[in-house]
Amino acid sequence: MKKILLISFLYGFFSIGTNATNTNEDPKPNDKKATKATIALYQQLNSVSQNGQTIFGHQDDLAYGYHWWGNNSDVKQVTGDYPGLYGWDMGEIGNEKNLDDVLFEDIKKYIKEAYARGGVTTLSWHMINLKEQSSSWDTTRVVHEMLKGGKYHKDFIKKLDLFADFVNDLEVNGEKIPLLFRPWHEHNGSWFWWGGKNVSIEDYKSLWQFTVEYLRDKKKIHHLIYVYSTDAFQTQEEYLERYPGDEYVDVLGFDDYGAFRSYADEAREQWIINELEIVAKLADEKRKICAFTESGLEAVTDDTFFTQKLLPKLNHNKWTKKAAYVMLWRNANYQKEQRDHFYVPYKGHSSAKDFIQFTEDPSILLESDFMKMKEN
Ligand code: BMA
Repeated sequence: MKKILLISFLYGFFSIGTNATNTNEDPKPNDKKATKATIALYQQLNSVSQNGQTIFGHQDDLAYGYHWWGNNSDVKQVTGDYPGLYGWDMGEIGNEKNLDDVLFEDIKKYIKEAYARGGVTTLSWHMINLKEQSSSWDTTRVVHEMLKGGKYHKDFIKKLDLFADFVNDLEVNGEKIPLLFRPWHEHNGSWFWWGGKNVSIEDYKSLWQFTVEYLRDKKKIHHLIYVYSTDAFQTQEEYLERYPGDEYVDVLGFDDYGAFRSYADEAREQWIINELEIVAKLADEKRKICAFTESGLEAVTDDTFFTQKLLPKLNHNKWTKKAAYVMLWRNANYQKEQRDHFYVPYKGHSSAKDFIQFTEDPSILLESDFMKMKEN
């Protein structure tokens, strides 16, 4: 035992200052000045992944659900526990409410409460199109003009400043709450102004790199973990086509809804396994973490979706088990939106039983499971 300790100490000692990858060392986020809590979160996520477990996450979980609005949780109502991870969107920052009508001040409150219980937060950003002052779905070309020297660069900086103020406010007892930040997502599709044919590959990479450099170096924000997430893909080349570089990314993720749509055939469903394997192998090579950043079946129209579709994909093999978290999209409030747009069963929904069974699987971590894991 002592001999092993001495060897590993010497190994660690001599690796300092060399470029050799020290495989004994836990992976860290890229930011050299990342706060202690940020490094700790990254390492906890890595442990979850190495244990073959997956934290369950839900977008907007605490703000509204299918039947209610304001401070509750469909996940908690159904399972008795909160999700281990919460997603929030920064779209329309600068206004009082975000694009889905949640007050930014409430989002801050929910993030703090979740953090106090042990939950993790991930932020996405459906930023408006700055040229048209419209929405993310306005695909008018704008990215090139948002970069340095461009007509909309100043407006872009203003948005990043608003975001910086928001995340800087997320502080408890003088310590910033570590956050996963997943900007410019689903960029291999062409539905957002930052994606697909609406932007050149080089401009997309520059947009990403500028975002990181501005927040990290200029605004000195050191409590962010950067998450890269494509939409569905089939090959590693496709996945990495717009990858901004290892120094700019901490977590490798992807979104895929198509595989679970009712009309998706068996072969399309299997893409998920391939996607999970590709991100896990890349993460392993690059000493990063991987995650399944968005998915689900809208209106949960299959009562065995969770145990028969999602769980078997996550637990398919040693690679697919490495997704540190899976996040399902929001449960839109029916009264407000007059449509069935929800991804997690609400209390009384016919798939609730199946969802409970899914969350009871030892590989799936809700908030208190994640807390227990951290304590061990
Ligand atoms: C989409 C839908 C929209 C929503 C947007 C941002 O997937 O849920 O209704 O506005 O995400 O949250």
